[in-house]
Amino acid sequence: MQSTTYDTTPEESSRAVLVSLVTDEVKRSGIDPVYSLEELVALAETAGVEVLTTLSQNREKKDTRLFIGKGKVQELKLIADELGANTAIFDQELSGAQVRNLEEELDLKIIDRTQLILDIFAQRAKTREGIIQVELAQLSYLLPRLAGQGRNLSRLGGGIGSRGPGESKLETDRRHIRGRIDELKRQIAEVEKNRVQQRQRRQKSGTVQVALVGYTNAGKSTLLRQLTDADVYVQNQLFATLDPTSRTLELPGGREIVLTDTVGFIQNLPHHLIAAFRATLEEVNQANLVLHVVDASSAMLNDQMKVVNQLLEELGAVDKPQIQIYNKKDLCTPEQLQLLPENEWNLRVSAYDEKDMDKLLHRLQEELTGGTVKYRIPAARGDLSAQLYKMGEVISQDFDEEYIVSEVRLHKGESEKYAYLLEDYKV
Ligand SMILES: Nc1nc2c(ncn2[C@@H]2O[C@H](COP(=O)(O)OP(=O)(O)OP(=O)(O)O)[C@@H](O)[C@H]2O)c(=O)[nH]1
Ligand SMILES: [Mg+2]
Repeated sequence: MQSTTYDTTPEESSRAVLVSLVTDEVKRSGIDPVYSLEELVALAETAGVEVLTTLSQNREKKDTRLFIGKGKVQELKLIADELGANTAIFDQELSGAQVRNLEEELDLKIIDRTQLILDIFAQRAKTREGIIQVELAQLSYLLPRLAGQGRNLSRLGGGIGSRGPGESKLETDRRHIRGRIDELKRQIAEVEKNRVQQRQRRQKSGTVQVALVGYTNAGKSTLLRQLTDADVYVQNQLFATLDPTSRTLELPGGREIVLTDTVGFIQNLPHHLIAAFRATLEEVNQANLVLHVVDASSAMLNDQMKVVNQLLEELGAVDKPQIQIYNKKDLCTPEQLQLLPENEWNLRVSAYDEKDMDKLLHRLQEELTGGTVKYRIPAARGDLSAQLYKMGEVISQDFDEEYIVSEVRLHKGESEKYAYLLEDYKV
């Protein structure tokens, strides 16, 4: 496979000032800018950047040319000089022209939040699928910004000097990137085909799938590890997990289900990334049950839950049965704990507490296993057969003239949603 590296990586020795612009638009968006900036610090550190200080500006709207106000640019320049910074990282997305203008004014490498997240993803991608998806997201982000660009994009294609490439070089680069984007999309389509086949196989065999979703660093991988002894990467850092990992989990009653760990969510997740990762995130749509893992000790718990639910909505997975797992309860203050609901759809746990894991397993058992029912459905009614698979595990199928007789082990909850459609076909 031909592979090209597009090095937009903050260098090992990046020493950065982090900058946030709070416009009226940001205020209206409901994103807490202070928290967002804190998160940017964590993101930068995850990417290996040394964060020197942060700076923010309140302004009605962004400056078209420089993003932040002219006076603020001067202030940033002074601070950067004083602290010996070589990079400025902005908490919002910049246009290509803004990057160029800021680089010229400041003589610093300019990076925005999107680029930083893409960069972390690029560091993390391990599987072929992950690597393709990240590269596609990076190129889709770069392409419109590729116009006599500044320093941090100038190493595109490798070996170019420290200024932007000449115009003819630029055209070649553009064409090259477009070609590469097409190629990556083709590869992703292929991967998607494989996933669909895998999915169909799982559906046929009636495998029940449970997806762990949640904000980054909530403890999804830890839960997978604690529940299945899976050897997965657990780190106190953002986006430790990139590729979905599935493991078999045996419920207390002996039934086996598949538990899948997914990439963490974050506010302002770059649009290109969501688009590129759609095939991976589709896994969530296939789940019979979603476990929404929440870091209960976070002060931003409600905002984080909102972000996750919005993304689930975008993926079309918001109607799935969902159990909230309030994790890290050991780190909560008594006041925090008191505010957390506890009932069948909301569990307070600590991933490291065996009793809590037992409680979770029993809850899964209760949710995912019901009685068995037989249905006799006309063979021509593929639509009704499809409903069967949503209702539970199809454990046997026999043909009876023009009919298919299926025995289904119902999933509690799910089955209730569809039962009325099939009421007339019960045997
Ligand atoms: N104290 C405490 N720490 C926990 C608990 N669960 C997870 N952690 C820690 O939280 C950090 C993040 O855990 P991960 O399992 O990597 O989180 P994740 O949700 O998979 O994160 P991403 O893959 O980055 O999205 C690790 O340092 C864990 O050890 C818990 O119940 N209590
Ligand atoms: Mg993880």
